[in-house]
Amino acid sequence: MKETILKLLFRHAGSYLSGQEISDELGVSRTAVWKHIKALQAAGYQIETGHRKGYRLLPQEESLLPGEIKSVLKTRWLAHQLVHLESVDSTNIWAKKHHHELQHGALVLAEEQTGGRGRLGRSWESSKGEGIWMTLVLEPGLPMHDAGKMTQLAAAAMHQAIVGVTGLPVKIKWPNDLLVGDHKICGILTEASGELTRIERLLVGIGVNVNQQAFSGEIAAVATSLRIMMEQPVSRVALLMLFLEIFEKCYDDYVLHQSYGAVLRVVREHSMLLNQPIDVIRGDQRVAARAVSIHEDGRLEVVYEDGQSELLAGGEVSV
Ligand code: BT5
Repeated sequence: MKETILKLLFRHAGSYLSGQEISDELGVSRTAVWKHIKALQAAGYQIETGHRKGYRLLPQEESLLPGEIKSVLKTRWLAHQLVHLESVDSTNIWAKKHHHELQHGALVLAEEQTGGRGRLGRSWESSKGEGIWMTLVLEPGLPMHDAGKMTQLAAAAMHQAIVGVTGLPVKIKWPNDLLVGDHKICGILTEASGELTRIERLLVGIGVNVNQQAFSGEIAAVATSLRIMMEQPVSRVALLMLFLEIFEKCYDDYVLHQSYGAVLRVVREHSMLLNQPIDVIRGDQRVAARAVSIHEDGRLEVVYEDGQSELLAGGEVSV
């Protein structure tokens, strides 16, 4: 119960929740709520009690240490194996190198990446303690052409988690970006190994800009963070917990129950590209097109100006 209350406060980090709201939500008495809050305060959580306002979790120096995460983790199998690294070149590269130590469902997290990677050899800036830089290790046993569906699944889950924690109007830019306005908040790099008929291992690398206060250099023009958009710090732990719960549910629905509809609904409804004029980028060339649909298999259907249509499995498009 203590952990459930903590999770509720995390989700409303920064704002007050009344004792009544907590007791209604969890079906326990207000006195019980009060006792649990006392216990959380004793455990070091900074919870402010405001007269007639209720309880508010104050932004705190958070770490993503396994102890902290495991105390609030509610997943059935995801992230039960948890690797936390202070500094690493890239969590995806680390997961590849330590292939044999990692099981299905493992989560590799880093406070900082010194060689974070984007797609096509691009780099991903991953400053210390300010973001969620992570790799999920999965063995879905799907054919290789379904790897793209997993990127969509991760994008949909992260979309819902960010909206759940911040309420920001997040858009999904197929195939692997989440944006607020026209600034990127999250990128996904999915790497698969195995054979055409069967993925042996899928590494879903996700980077979320959470608490950066500014960006410098080239990415200043394209990147933003949740903190910049919210004008207050955002809890990495709360966001990560919610993401893991949603991802696990979407993954089980898809891989165990062949149900992918909820993911499609999210990526279609919040798509930044659908029904928009876009450019399909091929090397130095940009070809004008219109994005018309995201198919069941996760591919983007575009129609060019000459009326020809094409299903894109990945690659680069711009609005
Ligand atoms: C991506 O590539 O968006 C995939 C990013 C995946 C990062 C995660 S972090 C954990 C895991 N370990 C890794 O090494 N990688 C994964 P792409 O669509 O190619 O976008 C890359 C482009 O985004 C760069 O060329 C920059 O323009 C921009 N960029 C770089 N760092 C950024 C940041 N922190 N926020 C927003 N944009 C950034």
